[in-house]
Amino acid sequence: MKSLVLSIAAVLAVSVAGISAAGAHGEAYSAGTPGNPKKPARTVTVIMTDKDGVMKYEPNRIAVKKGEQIRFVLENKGEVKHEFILASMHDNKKHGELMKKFPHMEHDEPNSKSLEPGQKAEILWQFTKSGTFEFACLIPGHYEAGMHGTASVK
Ligand SMILES: [Cu+2]
Repeated sequence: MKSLVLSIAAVLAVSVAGISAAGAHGEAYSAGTPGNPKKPARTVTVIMTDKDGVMKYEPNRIAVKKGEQIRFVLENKGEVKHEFILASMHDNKKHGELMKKFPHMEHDEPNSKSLEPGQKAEILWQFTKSGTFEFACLIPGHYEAGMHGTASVK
């Protein structure tokens, strides 16, 4: 019985973190909307690396036409886990603060993926709003080491 109570407490703690994360992601995603697989998309391959302490995405800038769908093909070619979180800079900043408290948050959502070394993942995204959006790795220290990029939508 005691262990049942403990596991309920653990589930609650996880849900609280989940709710905060959802808040940071925004109800309506800040960078647009999850893509429609039945519609055409342009593929952009983004490689993640972490050689010599420099963590980055290649490319780290993409230009998008408003309304365009992008199929991000993500590849972690580094030696540690990385993530790709696509949002407004403001939301990424808030989410980064949250991850300092919950550094082991896992992301597998329409706008965010966590990738172990050697892993690949895809994000299909429609950029419905113009502006400059950000993709970033919010594992503590990685953003600061260079792991962020922009999608400018016109
Ligand atoms: Cu990273």
